[in-house]
Amino acid sequence: MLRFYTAGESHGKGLVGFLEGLPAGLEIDRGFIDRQLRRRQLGYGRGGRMAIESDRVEVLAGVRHGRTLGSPVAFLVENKDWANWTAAMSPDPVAGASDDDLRRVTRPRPGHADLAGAVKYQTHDVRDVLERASARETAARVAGGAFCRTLTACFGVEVASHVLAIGAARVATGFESLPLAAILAIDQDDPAGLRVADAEAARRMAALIDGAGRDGDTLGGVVEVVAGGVPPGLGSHVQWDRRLDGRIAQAMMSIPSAKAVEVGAGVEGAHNPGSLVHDAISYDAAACRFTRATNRAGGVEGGVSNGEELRVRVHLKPIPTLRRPLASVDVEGKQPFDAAVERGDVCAVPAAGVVAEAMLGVVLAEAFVEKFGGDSLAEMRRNFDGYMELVRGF
Ligand code: EPS
Repeated sequence: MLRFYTAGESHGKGLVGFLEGLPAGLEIDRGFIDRQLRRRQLGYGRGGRMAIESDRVEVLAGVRHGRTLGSPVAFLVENKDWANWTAAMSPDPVAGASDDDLRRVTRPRPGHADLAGAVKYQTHDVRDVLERASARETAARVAGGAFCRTLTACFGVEVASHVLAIGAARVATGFESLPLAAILAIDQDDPAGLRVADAEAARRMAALIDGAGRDGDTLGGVVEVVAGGVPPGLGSHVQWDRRLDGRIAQAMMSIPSAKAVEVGAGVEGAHNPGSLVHDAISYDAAACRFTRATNRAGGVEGGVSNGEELRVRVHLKPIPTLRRPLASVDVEGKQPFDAAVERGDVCAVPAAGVVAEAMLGVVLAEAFVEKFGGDSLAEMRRNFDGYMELVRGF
């Protein structure tokens, strides 16, 4: 069983991650993890915080001489901004500090966890909630996801994402559902890039982001995350909580701002007859595998991976941190006020794509550990190879 948890507040000392269940003997490339962290910081429309941070992973436990030990992996991603928040985020009481020193927030932002969290956790200082609800936490997910992706890469799985829409601007139909190779061909590390294959749509998206920025507004969008090289047989139809698509959907919905998740052509499929939705089956005798000319199922049928590319779309609402705030109510005096203005991004859709890659990495690694088990990578590889032989001989 693989378990992955994070801890950390946006302006605390740092974010930590905890991963248990990775097999021993897995080679860890810190450069790969740091590259994913850097990619999460990129993208047109990001805010001032990204200029402060240069996220890097520090491994605290579970890795020795570049290889996992099979013991829990713990890691840290420091918050450089912590230096500016030592009083406001001090774990110890701060004597004689004013509300301003402590950066108290009492006017919740609509759309954020602020109000629901403050009521639930019974605090009138909304900062107690917003610090953990901030999307800063996704840096730890990306690092943890990179460990997981390192495991599944040993078995030939590759994950990538691209942006399909930002606000009302959407890529042309030919740029949707791109094969993995075409997604990887998009500059994945372009500092100001949107990771959009359709250059004309990218220009319209950038213009929309500029406009929203000028108006003190924010924009959401749609990302598609794809995994290639996924073996058939991950997940199971036999119990509701073992269905792979259900597990992927849960992981994707947990991404801040995610409001809908689509597997394959799920949304379009709801409006078409079955004959135009399901992917006819054929057999490639030379490759000893079943094939499909189309992949509208998105690589999962009956909750089980079918060997085709896994395709998942995540629909993201606009970030709730608005420079031109919406109406709110002060949680102390109950008087109407404008919502608090926190620094934020105009658009973080490309970054959400990197987070979606990480979350898909976590779910796939979980499914691999479950199906192929083993305390060492060698044992897991033996189990995997044995299973793949059965699949080929089926
Ligand atoms: C983010 C860090 C945050 C925000 C943003 C995402 O840092 P700060 O609050 O210091 O600017 O920029 O999060 C939100 C706007 C939000 O609403 O969650 C990050 O590292 O991704």
